[in-house]
Order: sequence, then structure tokens, then C-alpha cells
Amino acid sequence: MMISQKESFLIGCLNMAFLLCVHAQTSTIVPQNTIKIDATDSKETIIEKAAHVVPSTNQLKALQNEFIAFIHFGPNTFTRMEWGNGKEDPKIFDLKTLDTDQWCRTLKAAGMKMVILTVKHHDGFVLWQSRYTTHGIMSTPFRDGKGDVLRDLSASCQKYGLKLGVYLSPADLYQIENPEGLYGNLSKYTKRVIPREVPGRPFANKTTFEFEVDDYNEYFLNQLFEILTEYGPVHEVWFDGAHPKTKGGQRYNYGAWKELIRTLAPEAVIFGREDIRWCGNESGRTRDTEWNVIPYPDNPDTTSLFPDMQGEDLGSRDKLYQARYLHYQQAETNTSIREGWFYRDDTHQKVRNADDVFDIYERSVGGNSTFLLNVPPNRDGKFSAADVDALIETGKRINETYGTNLLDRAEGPRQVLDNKLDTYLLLSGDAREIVISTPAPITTNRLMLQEAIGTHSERVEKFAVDAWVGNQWKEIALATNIGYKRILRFADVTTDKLRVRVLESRLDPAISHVSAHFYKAHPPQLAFTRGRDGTVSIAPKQADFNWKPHGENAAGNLNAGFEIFYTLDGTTPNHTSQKYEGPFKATRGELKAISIHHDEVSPVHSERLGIVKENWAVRAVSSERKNHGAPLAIDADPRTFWQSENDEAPHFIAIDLGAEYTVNGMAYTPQTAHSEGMMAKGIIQASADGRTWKTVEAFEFGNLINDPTERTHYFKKPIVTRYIRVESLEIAGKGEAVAISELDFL
Ligand code: FUL
Repeated sequence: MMISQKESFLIGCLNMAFLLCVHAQTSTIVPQNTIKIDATDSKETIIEKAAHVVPSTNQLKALQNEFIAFIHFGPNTFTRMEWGNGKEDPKIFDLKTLDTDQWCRTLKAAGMKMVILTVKHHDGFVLWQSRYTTHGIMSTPFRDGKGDVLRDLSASCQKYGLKLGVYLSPADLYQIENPEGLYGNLSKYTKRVIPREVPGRPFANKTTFEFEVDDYNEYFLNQLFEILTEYGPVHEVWFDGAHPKTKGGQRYNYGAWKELIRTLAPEAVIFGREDIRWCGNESGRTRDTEWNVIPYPDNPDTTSLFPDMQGEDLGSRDKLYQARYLHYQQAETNTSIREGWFYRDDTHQKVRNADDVFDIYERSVGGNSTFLLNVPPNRDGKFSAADVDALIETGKRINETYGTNLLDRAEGPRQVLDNKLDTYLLLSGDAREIVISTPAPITTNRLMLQEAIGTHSERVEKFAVDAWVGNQWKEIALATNIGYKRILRFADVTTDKLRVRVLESRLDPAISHVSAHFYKAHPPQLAFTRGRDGTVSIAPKQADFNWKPHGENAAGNLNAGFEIFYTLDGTTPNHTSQKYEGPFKATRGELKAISIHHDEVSPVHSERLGIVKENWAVRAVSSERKNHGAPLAIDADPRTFWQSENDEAPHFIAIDLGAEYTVNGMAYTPQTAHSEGMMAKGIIQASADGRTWKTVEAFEFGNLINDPTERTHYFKKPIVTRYIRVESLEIAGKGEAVAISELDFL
């Protein structure tokens, strides 16, 4: 979702509804979805109004879905492209089998509640039997042109108890590129009846609309009519703001779209417009404080301008003071389980592991938003095994962690313990605490809190949680807002009494739910990083996933409370070894480390630490590319890499180690951003003066394209040298340039 500024002139306006004003009688503000700010409102009044902005019934139900699926499927699945161009022959969508039951079974097992299918992506190809185009599944060999992915999916959704949503891209490259195309064809705005009748294809639903629109808006409305009336109830309509291309000043008559959607799919929320906003990234990141009461310059119920909202702070008090309208609009945290929105392959396109998915789940659902995870089917019309495994494991963890409430027999305010969202405790006056005690001690590392947002909006701005430990209160967590849901993660604590203290709020907050849970953490697998000066850091291993990084260390986030022990003398570490307390300097040698949690021990991670790179310099290089200079091969950062030009071999890099060393071998870390430049064969040379070189040994590394991990080559006999030169003689896959993420000398 990337709503460009272009959208502001693409979108047409149509006034829809009457503005519901709330007058500044502070004590009588009625909870509403949108509240107008008057020019005379004081800051206190604005905050009071904010504390009365509530979700609509549909928004609240959408929040309660919590974890939902996106399915990107279409010609791109076959062309391996992320964006099509609209000129694809429909036959390229060469589907032979389709198993939407497998999709839904897996999504259900993951704990998801809804599935949103790209029935039309930007390329304009439709996945259902539309009456209004032949650019789609009807022109493919799939089931002799009679197939309908939306029909199959809708049946599977009913079978597995999932709600259905549709993604209908407003951008339509087929309608832009084809000479008869309707997009931006400068057609006149005239009165048109929706749906337009098509001989021999009557609609069972007899509702009709009359709108004054142009050809493309009519086409779009006719298609909306089909997908909202012929596939069972639709619970979300997803409008993507991205536009690979536009034409003819095409505007979108959103007012008409909205009237049609509200009439035909009264239970649906609309994404990308007033109901649901984009979270601002595609990587699965949630803001630390995700407010859903959002300031607007125009009335969101009547405008059609919904520009992207990016930046950390959308709804703090300072932002609210600048509002002309306050509106409830929740975010969807959308990302893909694979590197890309569409399936490409099972070899190079990496899949998130369950740690990563579960971590995003806790941060997004437990951060006042909805988690929308894309799972793209493969060319056999199924989810691939890696995706299925990660989803099933995620569902298992959600169920094991949140399916059991450790406070189910606790004593405390009934309203927060009864698991009912419409009962709440209003924390007023000085009594801004909730104390809950359990009949026997519990061990917990997760707390879940909810506000009664349906009636009292989101009001908590800061709160703390204490546990009664050793005859006193110990603060175990501190956080900002709660809203629909906040999940707190902390190290295991055993206690029989918990206390929630609200420290700042907008009016009196209404807390509707508090529960305690236990996530069974595992000692994480470890990884080392070592700076140029030899400083070593040990941390949980990050999953190898190179698409839109969110910067979080999932294994580290999930597994609070583990300890790390290490050795530098080659012996196997155990709980009596040196405990890791923070980064330390290490010279050459073998570093081995383990993590221990609840007496469970991780596998040993070990690495040979090479010569410290502090005084290294590149002495000479065959060639280098912009942003991929030779120093990146020795900068101790495996994410950056040197890449030569595609010029004539030999490609080489010569390094000055800064002093003379005994060298036992070389370690080569290939880059993993793409599969080019893998050094399959080469020679290592040494020199006393950095000018005349003598070959030490040849090396050869196999299977680098499929397994681009560090490779080592030990010399038959150690050498003593200050200058060392690595020359590549063969690049894997017949490549013409060499790429080196890191070189180490052991
Ligand atoms: C973006 C689109 O351009 C991507 O292809 C994808 O559909 C994503 C969800 O939204 O804006």
C-alpha cells in the first residue's frame, strides 16, 4: 500500500453524508465515529472530544478479527514479477490445479479470521467470471475458461468459517494500455445505471443504482456490484493507493463506490479510505504508540482524500490540537510471509519463520492494530510447505499462549476479569489502579489489556504493571496506550498479585480486560557480530529474510530471560562458563556460545575469529561499483559488499593487514542480496611489499548460489605475510562480476 500524493488529484469528490457535529458542551459529548473540532475549542475540550471518538460497529468487529490473511495471486505468480504491465496474454495464468480448501485450512489453523483476495491487481487481470471484461480467468485454459478463484475461495471460507474480503485495484494497467481501455479515456460523465445489464447474464440481486460517472468508474462499479452480490457476504473491500501508471487525469468517484459498498455489503469495512488506514510500512512494523483516534483536516465521512499517514506520531495530544475533525480509524499492519507479495519460487524467495510471524502478531495485534499477513499461493494453486509450516506453528503458539488465561480464577474487579468486552471498570478520581490476586502463584511473561473502546474510546496514555514479589511491588512493564488491545512482554515472573497503574490518560479510562499468559520461550540460537576493532556482540540469530526489514530481532523479542555463556579456548560452553554481559573485545581464536533458558540449552554456535580488521586497508582492486566499493569487503558488516564491474577477468582485491601476521586460511562471506558474484574458484597470493605477489594456494567453493553462507579455506601450511591478494577465477552461474560481503583471514 503506497498511497502516492498523485492520488490526491486522482480521487474525485462526492459528498455523501451529513456532518454530525458535536457541540462543545463538555459534559455531554456523545460517543461518535467522527467529531468536529470547533475553532473556539480549548485544548481540554479537544482532548475531551478525542476521548469520545469510538469505532463504528464494523470497525470494532474488524478489530476483533485481529489476524487476517492477504492472498496475492494472478499473472504475476506465473511471470514472477511483483507488478505486471497489463499487456500480459491471459494464458500466462497457466493454472492447472487450485486448492482453496488448503489455503483456508491453513489460515484457520494459524488463527486467522478473514482472507482478502486480490481479485484484480494493478495489471487488471480478474480472478472471477466478470461480465465486463475478457481480460481474466475466463480467457485462460483453467477449467476450460470456466474457473473462478473467488467462487472457490468463497466456498472454502464458508466451509472453514472464515470471512471473505476483496482487493480490487483502482489502478488498472490493462484498461490503461489496451486501445479500447476505459481508464482515463476522457469519456463523458453521464447518468449510468449500475449494474449495466448484460444479455444472458442476469443478476439475482435486483438492487440498482444510478450514478453520474465516466466509463472507468462505471466499469469499476459494475465489477464491485458483481463481487459484492455473487460471492456471499464480503467483510472488507481493500483499495490500494499504489499507481504504477495513470492516464487521462482519471478521477475516482469514491462517493459512488462507497454508496454501493455500504448498500450491498453493509458489514464491510473499507480499507484505504475512512474505515481502515495503512500502517505506513510493508514490513510488519507497528508504532510503539499506535493511536486510532486520528486528526483530519477535512471531514472523513464526506471527503475522498485519504493520503498516506506515515511518521511515528499520528495521534498524540499535540497532533490532536491541530485537528479540524477527530476520527476513529484503525491501522492494518500489512506484510508478506514471503520476500515479495507474489509467489516466485521455493528456492530463493525466503519465507518468514514462526518466530518472526509470532513476533509481528504480538507487536501488531498487541499494539492496537490488525495483523494482515500475505500468503501467496504457488503455481500449483497451493501454499508451499514452508509457508504452511510457519503458519501452523504460529497458530499453535497463539493458541498455547493466549488460549489459557492464568487469571481465570483470580480475584479482582469482575468487569476486567469476565472476558466480556462490554463490561468495564471506569478508573476515576484517585482510584487509578487495578489489583488482581490469584489463589496460587502463577508464572507469567505476557499481560493482555483492553479498553472499552466501543463506548469509551481509547484513553490510556501511559501505564505500568507491577507484580508482588518478595513482599513488595516490583514494576515489570511500562507502556503507553492500550486501545483495542495491548500485549506486554516481560521476563518470567512468579507472583500471586498483579497491579495495573494508569499514569496518564484522556479523561477516565474504561478498562475492559486484563489477562495474564505464559509464552513458552526457548533458548534462542545465537549469532555473533564483530566490529573492525574486534568487539564481539552475541545476540539471538536473526532470520534470513531480505525484504523490507522491520529491524526487530524476533527471537530476541520473544525469548526474554535467557542467559548466554561462552568460551574462547575451544571448549564447549556450559552454565559455568563466562557469562555474556555485553560486547567484549576478542582477538583471534575460536568463540563458542550457548543460550540457556529454564535449563534448556541451545545448540552451540561457534565461529573462528580472524585477525582484527582495525588497521586493514584495501591496497588495490580490479574495479568497483558505485555504493559497492572495495572497502565494504573488509568493513566487518556482512550486510554490505564489494562488487566489481562486469569487466574482463581477473577480478581481484589486495589487502594490507597493517602488520605481519601468521595466516592459517581465509573465510569468504558471499553477499545474499542477490545470487550474482559468488566466487566459486580463485587463488590467494601473498606479498612482502604489496607489489610482487606469490601464489599461496588455489581455493574452490561449491553450491554458493543455493547456499550463500560463509566458506573457509585453510592453507596446507600457515603463511606469514602483511599483504594478501584474492583473485577470482570463476564466478558461480557463469557470472561476470565478483561480489564479496566479507573477507577474513584466520
Ligand atoms: C502495494 C501494491 O503495489 C503491492 O503490489 C501490494 O498489492 C501491496 C499490498 O500494496 O501498494
